[in-house]
Amino acid sequence: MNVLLLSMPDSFEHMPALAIRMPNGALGSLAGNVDPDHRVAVADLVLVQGRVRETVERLVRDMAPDVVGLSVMTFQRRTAAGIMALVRAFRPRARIVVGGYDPSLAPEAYVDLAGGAADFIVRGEGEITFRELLRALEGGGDLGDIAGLSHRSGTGFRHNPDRPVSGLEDGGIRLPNRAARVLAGYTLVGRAVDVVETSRGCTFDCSFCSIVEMRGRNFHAYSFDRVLTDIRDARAHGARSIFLVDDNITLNVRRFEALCRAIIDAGLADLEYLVQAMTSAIADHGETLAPLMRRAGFRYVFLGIENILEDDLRFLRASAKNRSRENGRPAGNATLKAIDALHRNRMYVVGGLIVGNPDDTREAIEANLEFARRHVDYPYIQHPTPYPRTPMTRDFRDRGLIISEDVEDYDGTTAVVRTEHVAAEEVEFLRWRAERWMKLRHLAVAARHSPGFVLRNGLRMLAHTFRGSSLRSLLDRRAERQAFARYRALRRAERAYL
Ligand code: B12
Ligand code: SF4
Repeated sequence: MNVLLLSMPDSFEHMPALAIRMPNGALGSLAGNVDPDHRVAVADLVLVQGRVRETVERLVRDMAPDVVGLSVMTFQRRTAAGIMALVRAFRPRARIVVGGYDPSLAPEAYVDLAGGAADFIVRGEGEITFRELLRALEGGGDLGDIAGLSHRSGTGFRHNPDRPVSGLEDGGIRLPNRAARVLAGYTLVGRAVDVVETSRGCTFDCSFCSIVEMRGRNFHAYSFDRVLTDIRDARAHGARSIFLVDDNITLNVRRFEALCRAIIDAGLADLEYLVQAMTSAIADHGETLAPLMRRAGFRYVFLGIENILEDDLRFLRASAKNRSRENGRPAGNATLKAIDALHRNRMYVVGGLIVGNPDDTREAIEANLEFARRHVDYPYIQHPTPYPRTPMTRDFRDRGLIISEDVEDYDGTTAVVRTEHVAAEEVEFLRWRAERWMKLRHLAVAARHSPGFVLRNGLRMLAHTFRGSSLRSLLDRRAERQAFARYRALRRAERAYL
């Protein structure tokens, strides 16, 4: 069968497509795990943000797919609807399968989306379910036997039982198929970038995170042999930067240290690595872990700081993962210690913070912004976002604090909840006003990292960061409100990809 796999073009504030365009890890993995007789194409539509309609039409015409699969996050749901409608119009007989976080956690939203265009939902991990679905479609097997699949029944979906999460240790999930990608242009500020997984899952239960509902609290890891082969394959396909997309690679610090050594021993430390990490793991093991990370090529570390105030951390259920320990005893917040360990080893900190929690006052939000200004290299500040089925969503709903049910706005930098003390728009204004200047400061680092790219694109990067602003608004605080309104209008317009 001909299979076309698409990821959505939508990007968000901190990942402007001008500078950052990464492959979707799910689609490569799905492509690597279908039976070999299928012809699979993977198209990451973030590579063609300005030409989504033409690209989808061309791919559907040229490939004549029997099955089209879409990977969808919550804030991309409207775009997914448009793409499904387009596929239906051009290729009515293609079966449409949706998967990823949004369809898995909000399958009810897909019953009528785009006139009920989705034929199947793959819930949770997709490799085996999708492989079995293709077999059933080709050979006429029983759809009811496929765990993790939802299929049409009457006016809705029939949900088969969940599929247990894969133990990655048994080699049951094969390597991704990067050769299936049919669009080019992946970049991380001018360097070709790829994604690699070394593990899946997390045993924490932060209230804002979709992981727990998606797969439960567990942790499974691939063998180092497989990880190294995967990195080599990414390099062979041109990558110079690798983003390790593990949910929480720092859950097992000894393993992470061993992985750094394995990367060094395999001669793969000439690549540049990015990773997400917990502050507690870096703080408590920084003396050994951070130098190893640096030697292995790690350059940017996304730290899940979440918030610097204890009350907020409690609300986010993120206290434990941000607590440092000494001699087995709690020893305060781990954040500064973690940042220091990374800085001493010449790594940059992307600071993940969440501002606008239910009891936040203006002062609480300002305190976090000031912290980011002083301590992090690149800000990744978000607002709490009520993604389907997260515990946080229930809290916000119970307290009547959700101000928008329009999931298109659920991109993390649009404030869709208010606090008990501050209006949503004001929370967003405070973040927007502060963050632009932090990003400007990091442009100098970006210029050292990729001088050619910044020379060619620096002005456009600046224009994106400061879109909506004018000279007057930069000098006159009263004009800032109008600039903020212009920024929001521009961002809304950017979201119309079709
Ligand atoms: C890597 C990552 C990113 C990268 C994306 C790189 C890329 N191009 O893929 C970056 C840093 C850019 C990013 C940004 C954002 N991300 Co992000 N990201 C992740 C992360 C860490 C891992 C995702 C991954 O690659 N996993 C590995 C693959 C193999 O697994 P998978 O994606 O789950 O796919 C499997 C199944 O879902 C399923 N599947 C998926 N798609 C499909 C499609 C079909 C057809 C089928 C059959 C099956 C299927 O099968 C796959 C294989 O088993 C997750 C989880 C986490 N711990 O935080 C968040 C996560 C996906 N991100 C999330 C969000 C919200 C965002 C942002 C909006 C804001 C933010 N919080 O940072 C932005 C917006 C992205 C954008 N488009 O601009 C949320 C999604 C929540 C939701 N309900 O939609 C997650 C779950 C984190 C969270 N807060 O809970 N992200
Ligand atoms: S530690 Fe990270 S991956 Fe784990 S539940 Fe918290 S936010 Fe999610």
